[in-house]
Amino acid sequence: MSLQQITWPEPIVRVQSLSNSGITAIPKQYIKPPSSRPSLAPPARDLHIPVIDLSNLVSAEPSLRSETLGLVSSACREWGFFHVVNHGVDHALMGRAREIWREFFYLPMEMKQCYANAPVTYEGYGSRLGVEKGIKLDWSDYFFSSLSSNLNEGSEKVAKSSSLLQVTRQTAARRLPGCVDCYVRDLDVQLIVYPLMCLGIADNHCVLTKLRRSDPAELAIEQQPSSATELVLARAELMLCLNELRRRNPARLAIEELVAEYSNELVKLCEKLMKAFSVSLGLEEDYLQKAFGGEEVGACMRVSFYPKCPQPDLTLGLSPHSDPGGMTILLPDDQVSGLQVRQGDDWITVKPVPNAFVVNIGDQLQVLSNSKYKSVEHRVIVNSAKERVSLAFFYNPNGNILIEPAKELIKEDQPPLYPPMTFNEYRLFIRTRGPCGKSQVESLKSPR
Ligand SMILES: O=C(O)CCC(=O)C(=O)O
Repeated sequence: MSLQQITWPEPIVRVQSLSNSGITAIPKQYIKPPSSRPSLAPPARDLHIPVIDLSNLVSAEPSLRSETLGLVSSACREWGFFHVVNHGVDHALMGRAREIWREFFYLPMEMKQCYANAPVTYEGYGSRLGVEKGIKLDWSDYFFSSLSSNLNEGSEKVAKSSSLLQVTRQTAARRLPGCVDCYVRDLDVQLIVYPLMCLGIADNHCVLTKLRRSDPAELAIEQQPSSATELVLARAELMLCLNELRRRNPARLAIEELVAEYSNELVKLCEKLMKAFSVSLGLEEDYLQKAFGGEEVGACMRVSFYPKCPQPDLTLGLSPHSDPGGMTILLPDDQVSGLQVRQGDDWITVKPVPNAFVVNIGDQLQVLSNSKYKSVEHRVIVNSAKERVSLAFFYNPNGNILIEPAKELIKEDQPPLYPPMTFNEYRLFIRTRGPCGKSQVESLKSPR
């Protein structure tokens, strides 16, 4: 089955609705097997992920710069996770981003449903990862947005590509494989999402095209684009429609603009970190950025909402996984902890540090560093007293570039551990399975 044909295998249940319904026992799909349940007992060891002051990377004092690079290197080798403070991102912007997304989850369910996602791209409002029927589910809802592949072109492009604009509601009616009907509630228009592949254009992006108002007189304009010219016209129509949507709904515009501003700041932070990772691995300063595709990198964001859970000892907010991409910059909830990082046989709870981001190495940096830097398994626990919101910004290589261990890090006694693979190929593999510990990147390792 092609990715375009994949659908959710079971009806989607919003975890927030379950939580708000006042149930005292969670449904069995959320109950993890005993070996995967979290221990809510106090930890045996009081360990914390390192906290690194990023401003020291540009200190006038060379010894402080190299000491900080040393801290980055040991955090990436031993933990795969660290906090950054003095990272250059405005603290007020961080707070606003978190709160505007929290408000999204407080919207009436009917409004959020306009953004319901499908497993073709995962774009939009979702409640499950993976499409295997009968799998155990996690206690969270999320909003997933894919950002521009060329983030350096400015905020406008990032804003346009925000999936908030892709107001989708899947219906039974499908015209071509992969086409999805969308209803834009605010405008009362029907749109149809056509993968560009339908027109023979080799690209996996979708375009929203051709609107059909509920006014029957306009039904006639509904047809699928059959040429590139029609596609251009359809795109223009789409832009008009989106502009109208913005005009009518300034609140939505506010969230898009904030996402754009936030994303641009996070890209700058990632570029800074990419340099630090390169140098601390003994590579040229721009090595990793170039390996990711230079300016043509990719990024996406998952905002997770973990509702209160009546039986937090039986389930998880997010199952153990390593991040498939390059690196992740997490803005955690400032009040409620939940993220746990694997350290040997233990799960270490990450405590909120004021105004800090949590940075972690993803599978692609593990591959490029030939496993010197570790993409470490992590998971999220929930609790019965407080809900939690987090924003995970994923900075990824360009999807079409082969990622393989840096030649400079290969030695006779350190052979390459991974075969070359594009991020698109890797991501496809992950998206069908959902969170699976470290099994995905480990399964690529060459036998030694
Ligand atoms: O919510 C968190 O703290 C972690 C989120 C996460 O790991 C993810 O979105 O991949």
